[in-house]
Amino acid sequence: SFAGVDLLSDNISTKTPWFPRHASDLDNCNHLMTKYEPELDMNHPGFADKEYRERRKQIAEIAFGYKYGDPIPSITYTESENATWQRVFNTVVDLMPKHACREYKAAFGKLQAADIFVPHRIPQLEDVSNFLRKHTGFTLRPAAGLLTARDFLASLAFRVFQSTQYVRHSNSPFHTPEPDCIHELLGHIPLLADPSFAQFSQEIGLASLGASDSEIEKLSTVYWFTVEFGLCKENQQLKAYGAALLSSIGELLHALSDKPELRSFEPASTSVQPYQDQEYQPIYYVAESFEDAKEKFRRWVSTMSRPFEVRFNPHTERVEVLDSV
Ligand code: NLE
Ligand code: FE2
Repeated sequence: SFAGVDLLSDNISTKTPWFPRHASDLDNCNHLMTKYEPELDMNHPGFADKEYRERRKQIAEIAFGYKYGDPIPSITYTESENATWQRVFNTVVDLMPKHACREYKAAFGKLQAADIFVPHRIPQLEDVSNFLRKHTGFTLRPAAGLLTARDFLASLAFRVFQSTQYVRHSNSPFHTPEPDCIHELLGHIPLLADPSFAQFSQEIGLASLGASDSEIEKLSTVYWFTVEFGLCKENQQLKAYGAALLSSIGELLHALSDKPELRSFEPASTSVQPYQDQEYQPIYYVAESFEDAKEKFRRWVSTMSRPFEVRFNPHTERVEVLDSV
């Protein structure tokens, strides 16, 4: 039971890291990780491509200028960008019937019926955001690149998904280590339209608010092995639900081959498993179902050290802090 909700003067210890209380506070949650950027990484396919780097900068400006409540500016994608999308889109359409989980396929069909997912053009984030809002209340914000785990996870607490808007380099359509809009759209969007999965995503976000650095690390590792690279069971068969698998044909086929090691999803051990983010994963975690993953996740989160609980109020788009008694 809880003592009550005190929005202004909650006794949160001064050691608690700052966290957003209202969806508009996400304007301050846009810190980037500069790990794998075309400017800095010699292995990036865009490193020697000046035109590509210019384009990335131009698109990143939109995210830097974005404020809560703005419509997401649309982008006129070039013919070559649309062609890259089309190559990936067509392979996903071919492989999905056999390898994607049922929730993904159902939402994908709805996105096609709404004329948002079509082969010849990259969907606009604003249209996708409006689609998601109708299904699960999730919305999108444009992000300039890979965000820090703390900022990225915090947005999920508000059912906001921070999405990149630039396109991967045309030389590497079937796998790129960094997120791009093809990954967001073909990987993340369908499942964010699924109510059970949307709930799971938000719960990871809520658990991250005010968490310590080491807990953020664990939560982002759980996110990595579920939302990004998760496999699940369906009628005794293995299916993919992880966004980074569904947006990368190369890794999808690797994950479902006999090469990697498969383990059952158990938050306590999954959350401390080191991972690498440049190549295909050597280990994947298998969930019994979204409901089962959520149950296990809840039980594990309740063992975390944060001395208060939070609850999202969708009417005000505010996170309320509840002092445990
Ligand atoms: N490897 C993924 C892809 O090629 O679509 C992107 C991963 C982003 C974490
Ligand atoms: Fe992702």
